[in-house]
Amino acid sequence: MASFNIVMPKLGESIQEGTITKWFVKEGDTVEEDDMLFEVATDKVDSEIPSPVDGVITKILFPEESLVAVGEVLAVISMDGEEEESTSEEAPEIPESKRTPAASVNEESSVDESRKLSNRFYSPLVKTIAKEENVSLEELEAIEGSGAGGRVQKKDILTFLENKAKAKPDTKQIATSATASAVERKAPMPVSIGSEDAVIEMDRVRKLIADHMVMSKQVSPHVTSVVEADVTELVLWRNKNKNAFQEKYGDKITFMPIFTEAVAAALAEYPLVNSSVDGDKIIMKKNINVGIAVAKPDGNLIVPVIKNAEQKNLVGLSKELNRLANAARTNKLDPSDIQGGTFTITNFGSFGNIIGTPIISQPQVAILATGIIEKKPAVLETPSGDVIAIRHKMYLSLSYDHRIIDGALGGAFLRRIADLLEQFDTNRAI
Ligand code: CO6
Repeated sequence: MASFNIVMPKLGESIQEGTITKWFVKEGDTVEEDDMLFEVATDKVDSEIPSPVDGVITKILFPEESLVAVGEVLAVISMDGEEEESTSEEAPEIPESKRTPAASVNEESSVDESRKLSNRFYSPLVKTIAKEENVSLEELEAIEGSGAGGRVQKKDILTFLENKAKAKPDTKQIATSATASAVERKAPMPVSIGSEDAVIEMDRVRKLIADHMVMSKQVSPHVTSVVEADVTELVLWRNKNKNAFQEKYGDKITFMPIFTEAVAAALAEYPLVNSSVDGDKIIMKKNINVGIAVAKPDGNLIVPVIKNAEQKNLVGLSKELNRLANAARTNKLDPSDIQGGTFTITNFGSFGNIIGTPIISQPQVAILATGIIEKKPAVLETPSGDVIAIRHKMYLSLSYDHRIIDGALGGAFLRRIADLLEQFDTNRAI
């Protein structure tokens, strides 16, 4: 009568709880090892959790949408197939290799069911301090978080309390700023729904994406600069080497690894673009971790990260990009695959777009969009005079956080990427 307790897995270092968003099984169902049991969502990633054993589901202890602490028993599997009243055997945690992130937008998107005003995530520690120190919801909402994605950390709430104590005689100011912050979250415009209109409930990932976009626009004032690059040489190089590359390395080479290589080199030259803002401080990131926006078949977007991109050559970048893009499209990314990004590239050239104004993935400070490479007539200066030639051209759009990056820096960084692409060595060996 052996039974197996399925517990809420720990999906990341700092994660204390998760929301069960979907059960794939019901009581009485027979499951085999590796059959998906449920989907869990945390503030960092959504994962599908498979069964570690064969058996029959005898109990499901929490319904969908329950927020459950890590380690809590969620379900019981009878391993000999017989239902039983109680269980005693403690289940081991599901190993990371057996988890499948279902989808996510960013490592710091957030959900907290106890929150009323916004979707910001507060760790249990922050919530405890807030409770003990009588910090109101409005005050908590107004604290600028220094953690990834604007998350309020212990030091932020402690600094807030320190400042509050110092400014005691002038509490009006704090009250005013807190109110202002609450007012900033304007109530949405009412929508009239006609009898023939369709109403679609957003799925959880869509909501996370929506929240992250709003948060990013609120946190950092972005501006976008655009340059045009003549990438004829690199297109010719790729055309010449595409098949040989695939034969030699077993992976196709697209333009993305080449864009990523240029971005990583430019970030090394312009480290301020590879940074984050922490209150009044700028954190210059040592690692150059380039996130790549991947469009998923379900229409959602996920941003896996090529770690230490500046240390990889084109072969390494191609392999990692293909691995991450395939894993993203088939929901097989590891939680670690989507963490630690310091800059993002979004290639909307994939669907034929030319220019765009992408939204920064917080807490990064810039994002590059690559448009479609197209043949265009261009004026070339030659020793015998100007000629019109057919060239391969593309637009590169950079959105950057104007709090710390001014037009001169953003523009120089962007031009540097374009120059690196234009100067691509056509004789480069594969
Ligand atoms: N120009 C010309 N040709 C291109 C381009 C551009 N920019 N991008 C891809 N391609 C070609 C590519 O070279 C492949 O050609 P062949 O090798 O000859 O077959 C082909 O298109 C297919 O490429 P694929 O998309 O499979 O691979 P790639 O490595 O280029 O891109 C990816 C990988 C994961 C980035 C991509 O598949 C993807 O998901 N792109 C969409 C990303 C996305 O949705 N971003 C959000 C955009 S919305 O940012 C946004 C500003 C707002 C609007």
